[in-house]
Amino acid sequence: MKGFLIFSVIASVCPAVHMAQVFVYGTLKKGQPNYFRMMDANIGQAEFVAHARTVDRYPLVIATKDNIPFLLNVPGTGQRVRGEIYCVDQKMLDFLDEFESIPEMYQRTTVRLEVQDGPGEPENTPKSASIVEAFVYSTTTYKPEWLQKPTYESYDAYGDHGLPYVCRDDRSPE
Ligand code: PCA
Repeated sequence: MKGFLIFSVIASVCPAVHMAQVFVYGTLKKGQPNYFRMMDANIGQAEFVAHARTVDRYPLVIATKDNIPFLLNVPGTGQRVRGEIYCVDQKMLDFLDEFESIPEMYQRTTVRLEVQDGPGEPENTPKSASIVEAFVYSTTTYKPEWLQKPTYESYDAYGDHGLPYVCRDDRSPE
Protein backbone atom coordinates (compact mmCIF):
# COMPACT_ATOMS: atom_id res chain seq x y z
CA MET A 1 0.00 0.00 0.00
CA LYS A 2 2.81 2.35 0.92
CA GLY A 3 4.52 1.68 -2.42
CA PHE A 4 1.30 2.32 -4.29
CA LEU A 5 0.88 5.67 -2.59
CA ILE A 6 4.37 6.81 -3.55
CA PHE A 7 3.79 5.71 -7.14
CA SER A 8 0.54 7.62 -7.35
CA VAL A 9 2.06 10.82 -5.97
CA ILE A 10 4.92 10.94 -8.49
CA ALA A 11 2.63 10.19 -11.41
CA SER A 12 3.57 9.88 -15.05
CA VAL A 13 1.50 12.26 -17.13
CA CYS A 14 2.47 11.22 -20.65
CA PRO A 15 -0.01 8.92 -22.36
CA ALA A 16 2.63 6.97 -24.29
CA VAL A 17 5.60 5.26 -22.67
CA HIS A 18 8.02 6.56 -25.29
CA MET A 19 7.25 10.17 -24.41
CA ALA A 20 9.13 12.15 -21.79
CA GLN A 21 7.89 14.92 -19.52
CA VAL A 22 9.70 18.24 -19.89
CA PHE A 23 9.13 21.40 -17.83
CA VAL A 24 9.86 24.59 -19.76
CA TYR A 25 10.24 27.89 -17.91
CA GLY A 26 11.96 30.15 -20.45
CA THR A 27 11.92 30.92 -24.15
CA LEU A 28 10.19 27.60 -24.98
CA LYS A 29 6.94 28.58 -23.22
CA LYS A 30 3.82 29.64 -25.10
CA GLY A 31 4.14 33.20 -26.36
CA GLN A 32 7.94 33.19 -25.97
CA PRO A 33 10.57 33.43 -28.73
CA ASN A 34 11.36 29.71 -29.12
CA TYR A 35 7.86 28.26 -28.66
CA PHE A 36 7.53 27.76 -32.43
CA ARG A 37 10.24 25.09 -32.20
CA MET A 38 8.07 23.03 -29.81
CA MET A 39 5.23 23.19 -32.32
CA ASP A 40 7.32 22.25 -35.39
CA ALA A 41 6.18 18.77 -36.44
CA ASN A 42 9.31 18.42 -38.59
CA ILE A 43 11.38 18.56 -35.43
CA GLY A 44 9.22 16.19 -33.36
CA GLN A 45 6.16 16.07 -31.16
CA ALA A 46 5.35 18.13 -28.08
CA GLU A 47 1.97 18.09 -26.34
CA PHE A 48 1.03 20.61 -23.68
CA VAL A 49 0.07 18.92 -20.40
CA ALA A 50 -0.39 21.61 -17.77
CA HIS A 51 0.92 24.75 -16.16
CA ALA A 52 3.02 24.00 -13.11
CA ARG A 53 5.39 25.51 -10.60
CA THR A 54 8.42 24.01 -8.96
CA VAL A 55 7.94 22.48 -5.52
CA ASP A 56 11.30 23.90 -4.43
CA ARG A 57 12.62 27.41 -4.89
CA TYR A 58 15.23 27.98 -7.62
CA PRO A 59 16.98 31.12 -8.86
CA LEU A 60 15.67 31.86 -12.37
CA VAL A 61 17.98 34.58 -13.69
CA ILE A 62 18.63 36.32 -17.01
CA ALA A 63 22.30 36.22 -17.98
CA THR A 64 24.94 36.59 -20.73
CA LYS A 65 24.99 39.36 -23.29
CA ASP A 66 22.13 37.59 -25.09
CA ASN A 67 19.85 37.80 -22.02
CA ILE A 68 19.25 34.06 -21.78
CA PRO A 69 17.05 32.69 -18.97
CA PHE A 70 18.72 30.13 -16.72
CA LEU A 71 17.29 28.10 -13.88
CA LEU A 72 20.30 27.69 -11.62
CA ASN A 73 20.38 24.25 -10.08
CA VAL A 74 20.52 25.65 -6.55
CA PRO A 75 17.33 24.45 -4.84
CA GLY A 76 16.25 26.40 -1.78
CA THR A 77 17.05 29.90 -3.04
CA GLY A 78 15.13 32.11 -5.45
CA GLN A 79 11.46 31.53 -6.15
CA ARG A 80 9.04 28.77 -6.98
CA VAL A 81 9.32 28.99 -10.75
CA ARG A 82 6.29 28.87 -13.02
CA GLY A 83 6.28 27.13 -16.38
CA GLU A 84 4.62 24.53 -18.58
CA ILE A 85 4.83 20.73 -18.71
CA TYR A 86 4.96 19.03 -22.14
CA CYS A 87 5.11 15.43 -23.23
CA VAL A 88 7.74 15.17 -25.95
CA ASP A 89 8.84 12.32 -28.19
CA GLN A 90 12.46 11.17 -28.53
CA LYS A 91 13.03 13.31 -31.63
CA MET A 92 11.96 16.49 -29.84
CA LEU A 93 13.98 15.56 -26.74
CA ASP A 94 17.09 15.02 -28.89
CA PHE A 95 16.50 18.35 -30.62
CA LEU A 96 16.03 20.20 -27.32
CA ASP A 97 19.20 18.65 -25.85
CA GLU A 98 21.16 19.99 -28.80
CA PHE A 99 19.34 23.32 -28.95
CA GLU A 100 20.04 23.93 -25.26
CA SER A 101 23.73 23.08 -25.79
CA ILE A 102 23.90 20.21 -23.35
CA PRO A 103 26.14 19.76 -21.45
CA GLU A 104 28.07 23.05 -21.78
CA MET A 105 25.29 25.59 -21.29
CA TYR A 106 22.51 23.61 -19.63
CA GLN A 107 22.19 20.16 -18.12
CA ARG A 108 19.00 18.12 -18.33
CA THR A 109 18.02 17.37 -14.75
CA THR A 110 14.75 16.40 -13.08
CA VAL A 111 12.54 18.67 -11.03
CA ARG A 112 9.50 18.20 -8.82
CA LEU A 113 6.47 20.19 -9.86
CA GLU A 114 3.09 21.13 -8.48
CA VAL A 115 0.50 20.94 -11.26
CA GLN A 116 -1.71 24.00 -11.67
CA ASP A 117 -4.14 23.57 -14.52
CA GLY A 118 -4.25 21.55 -17.68
CA PRO A 119 -6.21 21.75 -20.93
CA GLY A 120 -9.18 19.97 -19.43
CA GLU A 121 -9.32 16.35 -20.64
CA PRO A 122 -9.55 14.75 -17.20
CA GLU A 123 -8.10 11.39 -18.25
CA ASN A 124 -4.96 12.99 -19.72
CA THR A 125 -4.49 15.88 -17.33
CA PRO A 126 -2.89 15.43 -13.94
CA LYS A 127 -5.00 16.75 -11.09
CA SER A 128 -4.46 20.28 -9.92
CA ALA A 129 -2.06 20.35 -6.93
CA SER A 130 -0.69 16.89 -7.73
CA ILE A 131 3.09 16.47 -7.69
CA VAL A 132 4.86 15.24 -10.83
CA GLU A 133 8.46 14.97 -11.97
CA ALA A 134 9.79 16.21 -15.29
CA PHE A 135 13.04 16.96 -17.06
CA VAL A 136 14.20 20.58 -16.99
CA TYR A 137 17.05 22.45 -18.66
CA SER A 138 18.84 23.86 -15.63
CA THR A 139 22.47 24.74 -15.16
CA THR A 140 25.29 24.20 -12.71
CA THR A 141 27.84 25.75 -15.11
CA TYR A 142 27.04 29.35 -14.17
CA LYS A 143 29.31 32.21 -13.15
CA PRO A 144 29.29 32.84 -9.38
CA GLU A 145 28.05 36.42 -9.90
CA TRP A 146 24.84 35.10 -11.47
CA LEU A 147 23.74 34.21 -7.93
CA GLN A 148 23.53 37.97 -7.19
CA LYS A 149 21.19 38.68 -10.11
CA PRO A 150 17.47 39.41 -9.71
CA THR A 151 15.36 36.24 -9.77
CA TYR A 152 12.03 35.80 -11.53
CA GLU A 153 9.02 33.70 -10.66
CA SER A 154 7.80 33.66 -14.23
CA TYR A 155 10.04 34.43 -17.20
CA ASP A 156 8.87 36.79 -19.94
CA ALA A 157 11.32 37.71 -22.71
CA TYR A 158 9.28 40.86 -23.30
CA GLY A 159 8.93 41.80 -19.60
CA ASP A 160 9.68 45.15 -18.00
CA HIS A 161 13.13 43.95 -16.84
CA GLY A 162 14.42 45.47 -20.11
CA LEU A 163 16.57 42.44 -20.95
CA PRO A 164 15.16 41.25 -24.30
CA TYR A 165 16.27 37.79 -25.40
CA VAL A 166 18.68 37.69 -28.33
CA CYS A 167 18.20 34.63 -30.51
CA ARG A 168 21.18 33.36 -32.49
CA ASP A 169 22.22 30.02 -33.83
CA ASP A 170 25.94 30.68 -33.39
CA ARG A 171 26.33 31.67 -29.77
CA SER A 172 29.85 32.86 -29.03
CA PRO A 173 31.19 32.74 -25.49
CA GLU A 174 31.03 36.03 -23.57
N1 PCA B 1 14.81 27.36 -22.89
C1 PCA B 1 14.51 26.38 -21.91
C2 PCA B 1 15.49 26.63 -20.84
C3 PCA B 1 15.65 28.10 -20.89
C4 PCA B 1 15.23 28.48 -22.25
O1 PCA B 1 15.14 29.59 -22.72
C5 PCA B 1 13.10 26.57 -21.40
O2 PCA B 1 12.33 27.39 -21.93
O3 PCA B 1 12.75 25.91 -20.41
